[in-house]
Amino acid sequence: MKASWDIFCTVVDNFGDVGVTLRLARQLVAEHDMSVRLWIDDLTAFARLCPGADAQAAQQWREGIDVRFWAKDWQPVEPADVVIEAFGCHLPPTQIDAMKARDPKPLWLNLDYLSAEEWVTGCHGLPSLQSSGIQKFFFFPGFRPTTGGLLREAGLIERRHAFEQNPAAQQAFLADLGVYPQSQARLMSLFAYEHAGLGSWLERLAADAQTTHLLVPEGRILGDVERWLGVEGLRAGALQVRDSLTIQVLPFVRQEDYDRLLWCCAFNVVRGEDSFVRAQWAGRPMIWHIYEQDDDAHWAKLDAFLELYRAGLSDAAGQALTQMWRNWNAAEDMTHSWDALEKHRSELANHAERWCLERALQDDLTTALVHFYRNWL
Ligand code: TRH
Repeated sequence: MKASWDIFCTVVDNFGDVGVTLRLARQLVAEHDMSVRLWIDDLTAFARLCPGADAQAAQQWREGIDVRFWAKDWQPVEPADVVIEAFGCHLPPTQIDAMKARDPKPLWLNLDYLSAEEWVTGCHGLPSLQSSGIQKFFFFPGFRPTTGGLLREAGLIERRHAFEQNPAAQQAFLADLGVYPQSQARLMSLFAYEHAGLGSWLERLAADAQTTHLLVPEGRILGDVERWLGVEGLRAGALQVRDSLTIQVLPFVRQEDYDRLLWCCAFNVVRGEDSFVRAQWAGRPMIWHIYEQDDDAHWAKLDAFLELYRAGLSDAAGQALTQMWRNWNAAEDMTHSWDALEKHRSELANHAERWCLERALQDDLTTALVHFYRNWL
């Protein structure tokens, strides 16, 4: 049965809001044969994620998705069978009226932010009656079976494994980006927010006996990289060497290529929500630069994830990981925590793959949403 879906997305900042809703829309169309309208109130980030997209268009088709600009002066449209407001964005009141008037009523869902906190399992899937008289259900992504799961395209892990077993494909992919690492160099990627303590980490990498080739997509961290290097105006293509450390700035690539980039690296620094999940599907050790919240609520989220993620690690490796992630997120000096983490390199690598495979046993978020809708009917 081909159902219609409306996904509403307000861009708070950066790329995560669009990144997640675009991924969801794409999967609904490609894997579940749904028809999807994706409403975005700022198409700038969308155009970066979807090369060729028009940041000015009121309507455009992209990858089978009907992408609409969500204008402030909203004119109500016939609601779809399922209406998703992403991350608690507020639907226009006149659209809610249209949903109320529709027969049959649409399924109204709020897709929330990702969190490993325990309370999420108690709230996932709960309805709340709105003043409009329609129920709204709260759908929580998550890491436990009692949540909505994580976004994961069909066959993703198999594609990664095939790519890993194909050095020529990896080399060709990197060459397309202008990346030619020395044969012994450890590839790492760095996609993070501003970080006053970044220099202490780069210092360690530069002083290491092993060479590191650090790939840095253009973005917010570049200022800190420039400060440490003592240069200005770094752009995609820039290459700087300091002792054992080569730093290369990359262009922002499409989502599928960002996945491949993560798969090529032995270690990834990621941030926000979507790149954090992609690094987990990459099955590699990582650092999560969490999105900072005004009320410091991000610390509870970070600790909740670490508690889950540490299960199965030795105490020493778990402690080293926790210390490193906490230092990173507090923008502190990371000299000692990085050294401590390095002692557990292979354990962390095995663990990352195991974690990935375990999470992949659960239904992905899109499939869980489709099941939720079918059960609701
Ligand atoms: O960009 P982010 O920091 O996004 C968000 C937003 O700040 C949001 O408001 C906040 O709520 C959320 O974080 C927690 O980080 P995120 O979520 O990792 O999104 C980045 C997206 O960009 C992701 O879809 C991957 C994609 N990406 C590419 O497609 N190409 C690239 O080269 C890179 C580096 C990333």
